[in-house]
Amino acid sequence: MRSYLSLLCACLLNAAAWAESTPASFFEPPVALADAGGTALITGKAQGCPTAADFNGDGKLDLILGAKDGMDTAMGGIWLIPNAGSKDKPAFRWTDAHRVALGDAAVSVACGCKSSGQVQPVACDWNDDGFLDIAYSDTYRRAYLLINDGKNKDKPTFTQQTFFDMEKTNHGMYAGGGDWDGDGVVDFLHMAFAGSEFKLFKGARQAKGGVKFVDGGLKACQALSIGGQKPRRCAWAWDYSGTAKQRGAIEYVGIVDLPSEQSEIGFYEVVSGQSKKLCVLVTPEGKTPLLTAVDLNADGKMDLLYSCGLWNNEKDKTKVWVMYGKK
Ligand SMILES: [Ca+2]
Ligand SMILES: [Ca+2]
Ligand SMILES: [Ca+2]
Repeated sequence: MRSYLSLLCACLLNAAAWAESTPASFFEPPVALADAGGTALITGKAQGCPTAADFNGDGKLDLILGAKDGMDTAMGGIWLIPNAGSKDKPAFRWTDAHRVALGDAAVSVACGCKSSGQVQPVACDWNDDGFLDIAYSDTYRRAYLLINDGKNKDKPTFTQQTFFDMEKTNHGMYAGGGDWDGDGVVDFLHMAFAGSEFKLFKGARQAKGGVKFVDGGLKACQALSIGGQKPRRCAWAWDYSGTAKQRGAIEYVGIVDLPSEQSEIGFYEVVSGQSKKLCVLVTPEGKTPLLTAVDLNADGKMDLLYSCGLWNNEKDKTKVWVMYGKK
């Protein structure tokens, strides 16, 4: 009897160890971004895509949200929301949001289509001046760069230039990112035609600590040869487990849409050019989730930041969640 019990205990411990090693255990369960009092951040904008960077230079990561004015328009913009909490406990209030402007005029993004167009931003420092710049896809034809003119830290204004032009129009010209080549620096991933192509604009660290992606248009990017199971949008690579690099694997997260009109955020791994979904991390409560990976609470562990528009089927609202990294 005793040996049976000890065998059973050993089996249970092994099962626990296996469960603990699955990618779902790399992250805390999702929590909604909120203000310091715990009220969830709910924007009045549709289909937002969140990312984070310290745009005002106070050492705390701030929220950057690409979004549309509403579901009945194909026009979008980018909003900056300063971190009103602390470095390790970020807090955000939509009343603090500042719409990114080119001089006196708000950045207005034509994203092709009312229902499927989005604005997907990624932070960088293109000109290495220590001020936040933004690369974004209009998810239709072009990716742009917003270069911070450095005149106002809290409410920055920008000049705009084309990052690259896909030359073809398609409602699935999505952006992804993270570290695809294992050098520890984030890259820009162009996921043309809803993820049928993964094209890499490699990131390089700038002298002041920011990142610049490879310049020179579509000619300068590197097509990644990856077969197998792949997500349609928001593929973000990182060594989430801390073992990917030594195993010669690429770990990444990404989104696929389900027949139910819901979507799932999955954890994927590429080995020898073949991508495989290892598990579903979360099935978000809203529709059309968008995601980036960023260390929001600055603890050295990569976090997943995702949003949903049309949550509870309400239009023109975005709610943002974070899954804090545990690895
Ligand atoms: Ca900040
Ligand atoms: Ca800059
Ligand atoms: Ca973190």
